Amino acid sequence: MSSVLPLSAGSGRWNGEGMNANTHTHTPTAVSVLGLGQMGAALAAAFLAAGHPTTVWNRTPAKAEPLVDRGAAHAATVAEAVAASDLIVVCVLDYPAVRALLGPEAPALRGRTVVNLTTGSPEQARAEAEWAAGHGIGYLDGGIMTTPPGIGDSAHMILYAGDAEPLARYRPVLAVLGDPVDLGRDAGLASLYDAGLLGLMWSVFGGWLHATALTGADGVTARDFTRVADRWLRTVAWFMGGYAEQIDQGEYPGADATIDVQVAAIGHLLHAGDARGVDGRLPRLHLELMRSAVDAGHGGDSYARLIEAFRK
Ligand code: FVH
Repeated sequence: MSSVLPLSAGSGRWNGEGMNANTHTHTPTAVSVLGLGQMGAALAAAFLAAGHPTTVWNRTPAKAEPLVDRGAAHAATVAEAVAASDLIVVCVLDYPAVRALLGPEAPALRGRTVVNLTTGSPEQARAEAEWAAGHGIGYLDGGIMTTPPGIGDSAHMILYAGDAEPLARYRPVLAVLGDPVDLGRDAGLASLYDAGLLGLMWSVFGGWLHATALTGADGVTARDFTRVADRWLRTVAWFMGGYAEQIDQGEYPGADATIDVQVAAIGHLLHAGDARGVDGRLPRLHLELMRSAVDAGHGGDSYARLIEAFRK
């Protein structure tokens, strides 16, 4: 078991007023990680690799052993982990578990910062932020937009929302996990974006798997199809940029491609799928949404008009 290195300057404590002398330094910063499941272990490993003195705690203590072998200090209790660092990163199953761990430690957490990277709802995140504020605890809610192997790679985003000052203070430390994206002071926004982005991911996965089954029925390998799909997704992202402008303006001119044209195009997809015995539930759902816009007299608008179908 390694000992925790001393901080090189200042206490690093959050006082709710402004940055102290530690702000924006890249000096080793003590951090405690609560929860060493697949993700928590990856987070702790990234802090250790970056040279930050890392204290770890897990409900099942054996999971700490590989991290202790790499230089982490093991805390036998949550209280010990809280006492070891002013920056406490929590990544456990859900928010009830977070509160069960942190609740009894509220007095000891006063003046420290909790970064909660557990997945939950915006409402849970806001409640946690309110609880933290009520106890004088700096609070950041986070959404990890990658899987454990992606931790430590700045190509991947970690979303943060909550108190500004702790984010400014600990940004260089948190940056070793992934690119920190600040979504603002409403602590619920990281969870809200996280949920929306996961929904986007599942839609993309669904469309990609459907298309891979379709092309695979004629002998195309998933790898060959995916090489082309990868480029197509970049074009789709470009479409989305233009459509986002339309949505924010509330006007959907079909100057690039109309919904009418896309209703015709999706018919070819359905035909090709039916002819190959491919499940067509996903494209049929899209067709249903498009038809609702056509039936309401918006066939000449762009695809962005379908936002109205989701807003009901
Ligand atoms: N794995 C991933 O790719 C995703 C990426 C996006 C973010 N999620 C969220 O991260 C949280 C943890 O997920 P995980 O993958 O690390 O999950 P597990 O490997 O199953 O580890 C769960 C840890 O939670 C501990 N735990 C569960 N319940 C309690 C409790 N009541 N009290 C204290 N700790 C608890 C568990 O402890 P143990 O079973 O080892 O004793 C693990 O440390 C999650 O919100 C994802 O949505 C990951």
